[in-house]
Parts: sequence; structure tokens; C-alpha cells
Amino acid sequence: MSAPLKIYGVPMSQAVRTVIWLLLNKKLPFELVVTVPGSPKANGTRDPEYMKKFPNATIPGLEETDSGFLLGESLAIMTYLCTKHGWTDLYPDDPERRSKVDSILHYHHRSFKEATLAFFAPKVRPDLGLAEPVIEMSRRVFTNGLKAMETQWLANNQYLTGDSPTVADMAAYVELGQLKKEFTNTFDYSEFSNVSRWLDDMTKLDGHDDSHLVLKELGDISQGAPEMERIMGANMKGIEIVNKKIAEM
Ligand SMILES: N[C@@H](CCC(=O)N[C@@H](CS)C(=O)NCC(=O)O)C(=O)O
Repeated sequence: MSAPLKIYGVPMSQAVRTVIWLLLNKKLPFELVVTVPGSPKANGTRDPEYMKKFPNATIPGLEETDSGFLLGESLAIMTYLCTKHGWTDLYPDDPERRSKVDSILHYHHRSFKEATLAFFAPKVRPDLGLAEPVIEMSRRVFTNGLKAMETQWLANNQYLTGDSPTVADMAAYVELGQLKKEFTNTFDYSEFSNVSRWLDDMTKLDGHDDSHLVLKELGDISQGAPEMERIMGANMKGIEIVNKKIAEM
């Protein structure tokens, strides 16, 4: 019997990876429906059938097949799942603590998320045709977020909002973590000691290794854009391990 929860996407996508990580961490079974970003084909985000369900035409998408409920946007999906399943360790129900997590999640899209546009997408998504001024702007926005992380949030707390990790940390980690030398090696964090410590701490969260295998498989891309076969091969390995973990739940 298939799980009533479907997640559309591929693990190479940061936004999808964070949702996969949450579900593996909480051991909630789901079906990963392979959906290719930017493709107009039947398994792509620009397929009119996909866009009927998810008008923003991005992955991840969530579908609950028993009720027909549909939801786009990774951060909304994570907070929805936490609220629905009572995962208050990762998304506190105390209003003040929750609002601190929400605050980082709102900040995320014009700060940590820029890691992708600045360092990852120019190599892995050449189809986006990102212009140098756009990339440069993303680098600046990302660096400002990184400095705030280093000198404020992570200078005062072990994690972004306190002494335990939340979905805000997971969302930020999939962006920052992908650049580490152990993965794509596209950003040097050595001068950011608090961020480096936090990056290490985050790897200890259950589900980290399996959700990030895709990046281990992709490996160092600092010297140039990887071939499409390498990207696809890494995604396949990532999908394989996720499906194996789901089967073991
Ligand atoms: N704000 C969205 C961003 C998701 C996003 O950018 N997804 C990319 C893949 S990483 C995508 O689907 N892009 C579609 C395209 O390139 O046309 C979220 O957090 O879910």
C-alpha cells in the first residue's frame, strides 16, 4: 500500500532535501515522486498537470492523497508537517519560541537561500543563465546573512534560536552545508568559527547523512560545472538511499 503522503522533487534540490531530512528524521513514511525542476515534460515542474497542483512550478510539492491536500514551498511544508504531527521539538508550540523560528524562516529566502544562486546554481543549473551581476548580488546578500549568523545568532546560542535545533536550522543548513568542502567545496567557512561549529553540530541530526548522500555523490565542483550525467547519477544515488530508508520505516 502506498503512503498517503507524496513529496514531489529530487534530493539535489535544497528545498526538497530539507523536507526529506525532516521526514527521515521523524521516520514518517512518504513517497518521493521524482520531479525535475524546470522541465516541461511529464515529470517536470513546468508540466501543466504539475502546475495545476503547484502553481509556483517549483519543487518540493506536498500531496496528501487521502484528503487531496496540496501544498507548495518547503518552509510552509515543514511547518505544516510539524504542526500536524506535533513535532514541537523542531517547531515549538510556545508562541514566543515559535515566532523566533518563524522570524528566521522569513529571513531565510533573502539571505541563506542566496547560497544556491551565488555558488551552486551557476555550476549545476546552467540552464538558468544567471547573469554575473545577479550572482554578485546574491554573494553579497548571502555574506551579510552569514555575518549575522556568525556574530549574532550563533555567537549567543548553539543553534539559531536556542540550545536545540529547529526547522530553521535545517532549512539554513541545506543551503550553507551544500557548499562545504566535504560536499561541493564552493565556499570556505574557515574564518567563521561559530558557523563551522554549527555546521558540524547539524551533521549529527538523524537523517542528515541519508538526505545529503546526493551531495557526497556529486562531490567537489569547485573546479568547474559537473557533467549532466554526474548530476543525474548523484540524484539517482540520493533517491535510492531515501527509498531504502523509507522501506525500512
Ligand atoms: N521557495 C521555494 C524554492 C524552491 C525552488 O527554488 N525549487 C527549485 C529547485 S531547487 C525549482 O523547483 N525550480 C524550478 C525551475 O527551475 O524552473 C521553496 O522553498 O520551496
